[in-house]
Amino acid sequence: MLMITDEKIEQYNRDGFVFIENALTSTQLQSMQSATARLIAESARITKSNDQYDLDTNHTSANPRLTRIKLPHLLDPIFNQVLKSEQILGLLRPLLGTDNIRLHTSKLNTKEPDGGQAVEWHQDWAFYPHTNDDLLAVGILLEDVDEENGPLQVIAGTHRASVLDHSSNGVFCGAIDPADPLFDQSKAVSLTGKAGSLSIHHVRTLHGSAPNNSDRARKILFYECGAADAWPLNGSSSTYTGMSQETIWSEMQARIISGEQPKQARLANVPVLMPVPPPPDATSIFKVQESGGAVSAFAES
Ligand SMILES: O=C(O)CCC(=O)C(=O)O
Repeated sequence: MLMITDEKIEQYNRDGFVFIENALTSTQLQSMQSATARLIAESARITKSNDQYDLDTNHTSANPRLTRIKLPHLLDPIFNQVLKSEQILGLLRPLLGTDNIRLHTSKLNTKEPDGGQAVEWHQDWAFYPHTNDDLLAVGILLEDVDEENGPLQVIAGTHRASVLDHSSNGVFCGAIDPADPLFDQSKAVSLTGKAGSLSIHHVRTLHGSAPNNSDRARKILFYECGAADAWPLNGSSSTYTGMSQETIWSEMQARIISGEQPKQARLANVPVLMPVPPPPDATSIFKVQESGGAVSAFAES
């Protein structure tokens, strides 16, 4: 079982991110790679994005291209097994400071070769503020990631700074303005490494990634999790939007991956900007940024 060192915990608390090499066994990695290949192949039969797949612009049945597989932990048991494995929970418990942990969402960003889309700079917290900010994203590298294939980039210390404005023309666009004086791209750090490694970033850490201009895919599986006493704020772009109170309660319990869902909501003194007014299409971050009119920090000059 993988244990997290005190040094890594300190680094996470100080910088808002940490990178851990060789976090998975080769069997886990290979099983996840083949499940991913199967799911991508199955997307050949669809022509429009749906609740499982977000299609890239040049997707065809002969050459299926995705930006994302949505909620992979519901689509193949291996993604659920790894999520609930002691390797992952053993990292989450000390970083979140609790045994009670709930999955917020999961996604597998496939960033295809030869132009797979950028993810513009943002803070996850701008999409889904909660009553406290003990939430984070685990990003498992399913392929080797280097500077060429669009690595996740982060800026240290931003998890303790402001929530930046994520709007464009008065609409929530899921990305900061690259000209925002509070944004300093020169401080960006790329999280590169071998398949089977993982990164963890705090929910308020500023992050983004450039287009993939290499001839290799860059597939990263994200598990976004939090302390179960962090309750989502109503009105945010939530996993729980449009549900009855009864459904919300059972969904929250179903997403518990360690311990239990307490009734208590722990309130922390955290800055919150609600993601409103919503953009025309909020079905994935790619659609939010596109339809909300986000200005690209990665456009070729
Ligand atoms: O895939 C990436 O590079 C970033 C993903 C991300 O930040 C997101 O999907 O919210």
